[in-house]
Amino acid sequence: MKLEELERSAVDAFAVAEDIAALERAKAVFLGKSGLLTARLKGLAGLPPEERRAQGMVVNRVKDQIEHALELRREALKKSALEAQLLTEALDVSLPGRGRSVGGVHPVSRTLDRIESLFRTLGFEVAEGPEIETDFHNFTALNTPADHPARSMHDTFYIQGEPDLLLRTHTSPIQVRYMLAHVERFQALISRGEPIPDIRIIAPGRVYRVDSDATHSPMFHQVEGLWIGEQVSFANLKGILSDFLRCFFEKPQLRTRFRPSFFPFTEPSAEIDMSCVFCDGEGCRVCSHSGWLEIAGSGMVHPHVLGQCGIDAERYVGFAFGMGPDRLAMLRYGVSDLRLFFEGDLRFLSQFH
Ligand code: 2NM
Repeated sequence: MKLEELERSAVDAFAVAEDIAALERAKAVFLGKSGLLTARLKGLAGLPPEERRAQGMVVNRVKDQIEHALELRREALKKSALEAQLLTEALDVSLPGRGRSVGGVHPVSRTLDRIESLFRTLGFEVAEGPEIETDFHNFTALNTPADHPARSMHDTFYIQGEPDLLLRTHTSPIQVRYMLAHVERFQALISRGEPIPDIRIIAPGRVYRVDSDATHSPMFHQVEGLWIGEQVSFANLKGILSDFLRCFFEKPQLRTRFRPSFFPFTEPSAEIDMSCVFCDGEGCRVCSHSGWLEIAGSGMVHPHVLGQCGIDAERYVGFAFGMGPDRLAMLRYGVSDLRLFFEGDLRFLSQFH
């Protein structure tokens, strides 16, 4: 084949290639390792020097021409491929941008923040403590004897190989620790027979119990409160809790009722009910048509508890209460399944931003 014919057949082959892959195959036929033109270039080596120079110039010019034709065809194919793509693919200009998604505070954390800030306005300090507790701080100091059912493996998570350690089942051990530290801090006053300052704290945090269904999670939250002083009465408990609930639910007309109950760490003890925040006490599905919702437990701190914490039970009295912020969050946001708070499903959680 003459060089001109070679050039022509290369240009023709490129012209009929319908896509990039076909073009690359055509290129291989002429310019590949064993391509037709490559063979001509190799053939130059066997020629005498003069002839090699002259023939080399011709072959190389043809090679340039073929490469140029290849490049033109490649560009043309790319352009038509893009045009075809633009014709077939729709561009949705209404699609939202892929921005950075913004996090938010968990609804239970927001509820805890709200509870803490309301109690701060009532003069309460926010106290904290460890989630892994000793048997003494979680049970013994709280007048819960060794044979009490709450201590059974059934209800309490114990640390393997450490019979004295457990996951706290309530936040009361925070208050035990606070009372012990308070007594130590004011030891000088105590030894002189002078009064010590009141203790007025709330103890929020995670607690753990062997329990799991639609209304119980093995991890849940508690906020407990404690006010100890020389003049603290059950009337103060009623006032503080009623004011708190009215503020928390933003319902000045909300009513409370205290029903006799039992806790090992308080005497007397009471369950606190509030008028239903959905029907204002009229009766609805949420309150089982009773008009009331159970919201907290409470009572006057048992003298045995004060004694275990080094506080003179002849001189000091106080009240304590405990409630579930998870339940408060459910009522405030109208959520009917507790587990939704702890599953981490963003379709649920992002509704609270
Ligand atoms: C409750 C109900 C009643 C309570 C008692 C104490 C402490 F440490 F002072 F003894 N803290 N919290 C208490 C009392 C908790 O929760 C339902």
